Amino acid sequence: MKRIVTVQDISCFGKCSLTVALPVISAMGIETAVIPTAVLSTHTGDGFSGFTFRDLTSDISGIAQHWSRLGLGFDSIYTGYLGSIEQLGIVSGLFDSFGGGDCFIVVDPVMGDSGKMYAGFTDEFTAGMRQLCSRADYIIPNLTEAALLLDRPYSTQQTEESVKKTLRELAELGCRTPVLTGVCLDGENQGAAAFDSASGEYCFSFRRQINRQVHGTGDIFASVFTGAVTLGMGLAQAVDTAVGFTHDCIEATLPQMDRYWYGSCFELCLGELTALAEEYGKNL
Ligand code: PXL
Repeated sequence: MKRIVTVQDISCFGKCSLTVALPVISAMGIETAVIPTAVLSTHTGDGFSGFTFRDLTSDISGIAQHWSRLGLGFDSIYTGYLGSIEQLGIVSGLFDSFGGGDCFIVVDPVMGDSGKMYAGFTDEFTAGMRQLCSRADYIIPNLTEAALLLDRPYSTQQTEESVKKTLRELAELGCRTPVLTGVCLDGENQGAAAFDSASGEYCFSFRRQINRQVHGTGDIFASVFTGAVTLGMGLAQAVDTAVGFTHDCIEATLPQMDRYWYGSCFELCLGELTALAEEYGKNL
């Protein structure tokens, strides 16, 4: 079995970050170790004012040191929502301790969505995140995060050429393969695009656009994508798997949006991932 360590917060209620990454990656038949960066009562999105937030920055180094003494190793390291600027440096230290060799690094630079930064993030954090991205094999920004990383205004205007240019500029931050989510070229289909700067390969994947914002879908996408590349899928297949699954989760949520306004009904789709990962394994 493959083994991922994922570093992100646990929002105790709200279906994002670790409460998504754990079930999603596990459903793909991959062992999932975690380093929680913070404990929140809920996520910080609309509708959940007054959330609690416990910063776990000071716990991370001790966990890593114990694991080093145990000689633990991972096939990939996947970071998501980080709770403090100090954590960016500590996570970079995790890359030194556990990265390298065959272990690759995925950074989801979680900072905002729909043109707005999430509560608590600052320009200083963005500068630190840019540095962390330079150490990654894959980064997975949405349009908002890409604009922040590239220090330019948020825009939803896109053409195939402008998306390719954004991907090249993201690669210039120092990561090999940027994957951009929220890509929509025709007003009808939405998905993601990626650029392997080592081979020069671009890929795009789309499904029919569903015009509803569902919280936590970035975490679903990043978890599936990380699982897929950890299983050994090529870039285009991994992007398409993540786009397809994220689309299906949003579709499954639509009939129940009144009750599940705070996150997706991804649980209803997990069987799809298990079947897909099993099928992929059989054909290896
Ligand atoms: O889905 C990203 C995310 C992760 N963790 C926390 C969040 C969010 C988005 O709002 O608030 C705590």
